[in-house]
This record gives sequence, C-alpha cells and structure tokens, in this order.
Amino acid sequence: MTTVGIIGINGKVGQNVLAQLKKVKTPFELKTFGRNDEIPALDIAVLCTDNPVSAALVPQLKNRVKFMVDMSSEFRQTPGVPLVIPEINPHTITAHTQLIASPNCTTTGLVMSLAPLAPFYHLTEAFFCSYQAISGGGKKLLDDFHTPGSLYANNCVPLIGSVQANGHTSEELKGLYETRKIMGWPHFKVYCHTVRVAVENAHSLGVTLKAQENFDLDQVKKLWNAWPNLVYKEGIITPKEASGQEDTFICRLRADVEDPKIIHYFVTFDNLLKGAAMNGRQIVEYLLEHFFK
Ligand code: 2RA
Repeated sequence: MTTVGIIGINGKVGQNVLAQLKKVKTPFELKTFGRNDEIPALDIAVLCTDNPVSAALVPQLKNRVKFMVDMSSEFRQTPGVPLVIPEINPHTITAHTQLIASPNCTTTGLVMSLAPLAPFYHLTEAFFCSYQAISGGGKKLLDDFHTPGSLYANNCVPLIGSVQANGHTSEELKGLYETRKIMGWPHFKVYCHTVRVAVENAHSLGVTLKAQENFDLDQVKKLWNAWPNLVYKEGIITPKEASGQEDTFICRLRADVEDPKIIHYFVTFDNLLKGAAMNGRQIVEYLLEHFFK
C-alpha cells in the first residue's frame, strides 16, 4: 500500500492537510509525524513545515521519500521544482520529479482566474489589489486580531510579509514571480498591492486583466464556469460565503469603460483550502493516481 506521511502534524497547516487527506478516495496508508520525529521511508511526504525546517528536511529525506510536497515557500522559485496547481499545470510533475512546491494562496486566486482564459486570449498583464484574511497570517495573527487594541481590528494594513530592497513586499513579489512560474509565462506583467483586512478567513482580489484581443464577457464567464473548482456568480459573493468552500468564486466581471481589451473582476476563495491544504491534497491525489497504480 502506498504510504503518505504528513510532517509537521502539530501545526495548523498539518492539521488542515490531515483533514483534507481524509477525503482522498484512492486507498493509501497515512502516517503523521512531528517536525522533529525520525521519518521512515515513504512514497509521498507532505511537508507542513516553515521555510527553515523544509530547507533542512528536503536534503535529509531525498533518499527515503519518492515524492515530497512542500507547503512552504522555500523551494517555490528553485529551478526544476514544479510549482503546482493541479487544475493548471500538473504536467510539470514527471516520474523524475522528487520535490513539488504548493503555491502562495493569493497567487493561487489570481492564476485560477487566468488559466481558463489562456487558450483563447493572449493575456499580457494583470493588476490586483488583495484583501487578505487574518487566517493567512496563522495562529499568531489570529490571536493578535482577537486582542483588544489590535492594529488589524476594524482596519486594513497595506503590508504583508517583509519589505524587500526594491520596496515591494515578499507577498507582492510572490504574486509576480509565482504567477510567471505557474503559468509558464516568464514575461507576464503582474502589478499588485497586498493588503491585510479585518476578515477572519478567505482572501479576495480585485483584478484588472489585459489581453491582446477584445474580451467577450459571455465567453469569459463560460470559460470560468467550465473550469474545475471555479464558479462565476452573477451579483456579488463575499469572503463570508467563500470561507469553508473548495471553489474559487469570481463576480463583478465588467469590460473597461474605454478599452475592450481590459476586464475587471473580483475573486474570493478560502485561503486555507484552495490556497493551501486543498491544493496539497489535490497534488497528493494526482501523485497517487499517476504514479502508484
Ligand atoms: C498570507 N499569503 O496571507 C500569506 C500566507 N502564506 O499572509
């Protein structure tokens, strides 16, 4: 029987991945480990660990684990490590792949909206402003949010991650570089602001997207609705409804007032599910299906 191990079972990500792996229909043997436990030989290991722990574990596990799925950002830009959203680029995993990275949650929301359009439109650039939930900052930020006088209460805070030498935050640079890697578009432009808002769970993005062709709004809605785990809603949908759901939702599609090659829309999705644990589960499902039958 194929063995799947979760490493880092005591953290929030580990617990969320455990809940997700319980939904997998293909039979496998599940093992769980704390981040300091001795890890035996495994077919698949899901690393629910922070960057320094993943960085230390990956070389140690290389000879004992066939596939490693890393939920941290440590290896996302490493050449040869596929950065995978199973609805979009599962083909980047081959029998020779050993390490797979699961992407940033905010980037996931954006690329889920781009991928269905890509075969029909030559997309050239995207701008987004994010409205990111407190849960994206983990237990520490949730505790802070619930403490009287928190900066995050009744507020929006335009700083997520660390500010880099060029003035952009690490979260904003993930939006640019992870989008390029997942879509396989090294020159695609992404302009973004990432902002934390006083919403407990589910991230949102206001997106502006440009193509070389005029957009057909009815076709865009159809393409989104035909894509797995993606739903276009007439009217509005907010993070309150998206929280706890596996689908990524889009609403408020409209053409630009002056340029038919530009559209504007709103995306909302559960950052802990499609933005993290569910994506990890989908990668494991893909591996079980394609490499262990
Ligand atoms: C956040 N994207 O929301 C991050 C979580 N990895 O803070």
